[in-house]
Amino acid sequence: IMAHKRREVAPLLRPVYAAELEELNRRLPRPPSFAAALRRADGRLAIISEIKRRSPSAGAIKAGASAVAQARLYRAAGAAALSILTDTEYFGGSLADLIEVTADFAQGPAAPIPCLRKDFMVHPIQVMQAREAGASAILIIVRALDDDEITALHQAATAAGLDALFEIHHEEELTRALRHGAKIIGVNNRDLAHFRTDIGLSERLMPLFPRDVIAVSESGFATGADATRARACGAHALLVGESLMRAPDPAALIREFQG
Ligand code: IGP
Repeated sequence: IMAHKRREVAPLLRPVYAAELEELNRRLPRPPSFAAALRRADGRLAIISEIKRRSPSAGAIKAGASAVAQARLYRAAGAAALSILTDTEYFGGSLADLIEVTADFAQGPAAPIPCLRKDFMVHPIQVMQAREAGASAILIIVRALDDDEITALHQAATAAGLDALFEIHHEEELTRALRHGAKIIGVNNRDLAHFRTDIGLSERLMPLFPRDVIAVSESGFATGADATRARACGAHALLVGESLMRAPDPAALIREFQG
């Protein structure tokens, strides 16, 4: 996927300077804070609901779903934030989904919730796109990037006024994320080699997080019991895709996750 993404963005690449991103950040309306939405005062789990039409592991999930309709459903159901997959090739999403959802939130009467641009970020040009599309945060997949790329993406996010969710799968990746100054770290419970999910990975890694880091447990949540395990090991938030996309009543499932 990373090789595909690098080829996909190649035609767009040009140097992106911090000053340009800072200017963009001053010009555009400030998006709602992703970090603030994940730390709930009442101590309940914050649910990041993902708009995910299909995936390499699951195939079609809700192939024809409208991003705006799904986003409204999730917001009304009590989601703290959204994760919007903008990769087309593997996940059936697009940057247009993100643009339409944030525009809909900006127009509507209900308060907007922050949106994560979920994609395979390789270059600051994608951070610029995310800010222009109304995102509040971007994803940095630690294992897919070298240190120079992580530095470039993180600095671009900061200049653009976006939060960064650092995704990890191993203890060494936690060390790398912390060295880069990560404030929000997600443990992806899905083993990318064989696609299985194991909440045990969050149980092993989250106790190693410094206290001030916002902890997100990602992938494989289907029941209240799964959520209870993540909460017990220190998760502030869950990132949930497939089960919420398939849920006939997302509000009921979010309530179940929150116990
Ligand atoms: C959601 P799930 O098992 O609830 O559908 O997982 C999310 O964690 C998963 O889609 C994901 C992902 C990613 C997708 C986590 N990290 C990186 C694409 C790229």
